[in-house]
Amino acid sequence: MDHQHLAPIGRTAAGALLAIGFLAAGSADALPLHPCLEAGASCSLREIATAAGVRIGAAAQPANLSEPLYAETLAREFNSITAENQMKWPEIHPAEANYDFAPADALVAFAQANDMTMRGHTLLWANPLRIPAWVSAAPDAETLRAWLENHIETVVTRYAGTVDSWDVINEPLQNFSSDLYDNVFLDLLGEDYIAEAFHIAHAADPTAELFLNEVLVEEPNARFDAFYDLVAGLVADGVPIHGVGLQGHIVAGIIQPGGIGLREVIEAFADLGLVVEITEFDVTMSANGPAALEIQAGIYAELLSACLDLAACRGITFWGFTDAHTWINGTFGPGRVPLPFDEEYLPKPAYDAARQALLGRLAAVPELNGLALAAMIAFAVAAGARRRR
Ligand code: 9MR
Repeated sequence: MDHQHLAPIGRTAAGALLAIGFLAAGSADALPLHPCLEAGASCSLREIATAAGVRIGAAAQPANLSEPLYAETLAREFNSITAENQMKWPEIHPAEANYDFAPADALVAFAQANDMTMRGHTLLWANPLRIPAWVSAAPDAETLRAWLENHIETVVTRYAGTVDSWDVINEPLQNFSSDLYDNVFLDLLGEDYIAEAFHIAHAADPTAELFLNEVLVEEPNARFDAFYDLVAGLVADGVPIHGVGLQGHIVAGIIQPGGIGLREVIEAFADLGLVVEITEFDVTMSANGPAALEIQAGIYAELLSACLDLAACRGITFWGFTDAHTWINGTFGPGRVPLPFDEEYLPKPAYDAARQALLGRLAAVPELNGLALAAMIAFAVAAGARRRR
């Protein structure tokens, strides 16, 4: 790019900003807030998040898109989708010579039709139970590396342009331990398999942001330390990693990190130059009913605002969005109501908490908030005056 051509445009823009500043400086109080911040505004999560420049996403299942309320709510409230299962290796690439793109493509088509972006989940889930048997049976390192390259290149290339971020590796650490999963990749390629996967993904789509996604690392503890060391090592080695995904599967009162711990974790990754997203948020309750829903809303408020208050936090994805369709129903039984919409697609107190957290982020975006804009303009005017002296 020819930067000499950019310089005069830059000067013009700065001049325009200063001119606006002079005009506006005397009437700062009259500058409007973003409409979603006005009292009584009823913006959706999507409208607020999009105005604030952050992701608000939900994991989705293509089979549910035929339910009108499911599709309407998903498109109205979210600017991003994660395929809950359809881009995972066993689903999308069940045999060496067989890719099954149709279910993932259905979600991609929905995202495109509704002007949404997608998180790609996941190129490789390190848990050996989530690796297809044919891959685990790789005869040698050379074959396994060729399969890894083919898989990542094929999937990333196909969805370039819609998937803006990939969970390159999901859950590198064993659950409830600080050790890497023992899988065929660790056995045949060594720990470097993680770096190799990132390099292959980056070559396939240099514009995609690449994430390491992990569970149970939302507060400082031994497991977080191990995950941090892994990430810091990748950064130090120049591996193209751009972000960290904190899954955020909370179980009220049992697996419940606090906002202060979550901030510390996010700031640690920000100090490495990375962005952070909460990628699979849900809050499992042991009971339903008004009191439980208020407690749940408090957990949503504490954790979502801890993330969204930090610039390094790029957004939130819920693992589903309605209590009618959540993996929790299948795994822990019904009635644990982890998501922001109830089974009838009505917003819960948790929805209001998420909305408030997003409004907090929007209010902090200077160019979208009249009062902050006035302060910024006044600063620019003062700086311009100092330069002219
Ligand atoms: O919600 C997903 C469920 O439908 C699948 O059966 C399961 C196995 O593929 O994966 C669930 O999603 C997981 C996600 O991919 C990774 N983090 C934990 C999620 C919940 O188990």
